[in-house]
Amino acid sequence: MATTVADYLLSRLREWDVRHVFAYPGDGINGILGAFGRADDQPQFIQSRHEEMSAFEAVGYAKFSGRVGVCMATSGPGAIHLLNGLYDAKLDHVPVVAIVGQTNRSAMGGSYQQEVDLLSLYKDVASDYVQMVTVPEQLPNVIDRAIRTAMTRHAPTAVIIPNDVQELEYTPPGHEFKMVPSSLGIDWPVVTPDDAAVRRAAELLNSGSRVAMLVGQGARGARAELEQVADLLGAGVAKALLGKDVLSDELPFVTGSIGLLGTRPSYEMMNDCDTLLTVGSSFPYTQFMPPLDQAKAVQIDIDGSMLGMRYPYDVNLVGDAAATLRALIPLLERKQDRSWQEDLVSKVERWWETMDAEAHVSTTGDGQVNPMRLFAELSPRLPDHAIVAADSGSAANWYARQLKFRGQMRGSLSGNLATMGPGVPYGIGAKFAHPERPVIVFEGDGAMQMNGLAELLTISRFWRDWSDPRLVVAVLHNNDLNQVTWEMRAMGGSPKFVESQALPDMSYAGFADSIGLNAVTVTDPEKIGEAWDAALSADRPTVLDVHCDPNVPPIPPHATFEQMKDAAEALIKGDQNRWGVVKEGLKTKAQEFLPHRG
Ligand SMILES: Cc1ncc(C[n+]2csc(CCOP(=O)(O)OP(=O)(O)O)c2C)c(N)n1
Repeated sequence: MATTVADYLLSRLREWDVRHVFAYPGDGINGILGAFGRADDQPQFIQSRHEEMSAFEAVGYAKFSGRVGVCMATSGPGAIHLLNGLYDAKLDHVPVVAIVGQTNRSAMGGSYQQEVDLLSLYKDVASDYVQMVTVPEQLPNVIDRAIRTAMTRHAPTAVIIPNDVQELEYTPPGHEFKMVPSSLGIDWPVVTPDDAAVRRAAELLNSGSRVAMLVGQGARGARAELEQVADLLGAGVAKALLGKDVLSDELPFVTGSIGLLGTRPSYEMMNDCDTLLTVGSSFPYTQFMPPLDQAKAVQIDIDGSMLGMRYPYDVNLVGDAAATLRALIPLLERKQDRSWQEDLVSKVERWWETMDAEAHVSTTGDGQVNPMRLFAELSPRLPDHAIVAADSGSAANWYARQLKFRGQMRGSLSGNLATMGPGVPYGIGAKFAHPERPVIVFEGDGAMQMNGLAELLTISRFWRDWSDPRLVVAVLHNNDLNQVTWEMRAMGGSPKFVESQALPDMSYAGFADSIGLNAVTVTDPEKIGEAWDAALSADRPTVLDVHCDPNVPPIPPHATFEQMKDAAEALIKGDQNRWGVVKEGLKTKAQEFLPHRG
């Protein structure tokens, strides 16, 4: 039998070493589905419950493997469903290729069933590269460029293949006019700025006396260099959310997360520094950076288009994080006065004590636990090679503040799109990227009801393929869309609007149990530790259904006790949970000011 366009597509993906395609079928990609059958499921077709989940799985796979993620969907509705996941890739700079079907060429322009103008629809999300394949000779170039562009620009790209084209006999481009041959592979340069620019950066950093560093996901792979630079400069290091796994939280000068979900030491360091060095981060919230006229600043980023914004930087260096820092290190003079760093170290030490105390505040909710304790109990139990994903919701706060990363741990969430729903599919993507590593997902009950529950079925289908079957989904069961409830209280000064915020109750453990997963319900704070132990030693994936007190506030790091008190007093009027909110809020905040143990 002749090789079809679809057969060739899969063989080209295999040549690119694509091992999984996160996908959902439909007749717009029937030709490709047939080819999967003929190719003995190589690459492996990973069926989700919803195309948005396929896209999230490809994003999670790419984030945790460092390789390109591939997702696939049918024409019309399938392609539309992929969109939110593809935007997640776009905003977090993740290489993902979407392959989608289209109606037959003969029907195009005829308002045909499921005909959607996909080139227009994908024009924004796949702005770096979106193409429709209309003749076989076009294929190798289009798929190769989609992959290469995704990897080069750290962005989603898309390939649209009409169904009838999928079934055509494949013929390669020839040595002729208007033919575009193509080739496989790519070798990357190590980009470093020129010597003069590095010298200017070094002079600036040497002249400062209170240096703050901000690192993001672009600094991954520069661990040793970052440590050395922080030591030379006597600096503290704050981490943007997507860079949480870039540097160990066990280093005493690492001030932890920054921003609304960040720590007080990061906040104070940025407020008090006179010099800023940003590496591989486009952290967007300028108000958490030093006041605009206060610090001299250097930025290092591999992408020149992301440089120089967010802060009035004095030196903007395009370069690979590790290589640029290596060029900088010989020019840096070790700060003799260590008092700035020493002060930060003692603030960090106290901060971790505060986090521990906040996690151990007992809540008033009967049969409910303080959600911070869920994270605090996991932190010391996390295996060194664990991968952690968190969903958007209150879990993101506790993920950012309570978990102490160390060793080879990896972690991520939807950093910039901050969409609900990627937790479970990120976890699945992580397991396909690293079947040998334990994976932990934190997800709110709202996100579980939105799509996480259905995606547990995907876990129940595939977990036996993973050499380490541990995938733990910890559900923050608070019957509330809690993060937004708190945002309304804190920012809008509005009481909880029950109609929009309350969720229908259900047993997440009951559902997990019914589909053959390990399931544990937690209602007692004293039982959280043993629940983690059970989940981390289980022979299959586990759902922890954790009944959490919705009145524990995600307090931003800069809130003063007085502000908290005022907010709480304002809430007394009209909030369904008013007494719990006031009590838990003040008790939690008080931990910063109370004397600590030890
Ligand atoms: C797709 C999408 N819809 C809505 C939102 C707004 N939003 C952010 S967090 C949140 C609440 C999440 O609730 P849940 O998953 O139950 O977690 P909780 O905050 O209660 O822990 C909402 C509605 C969003 N970020 N993404």
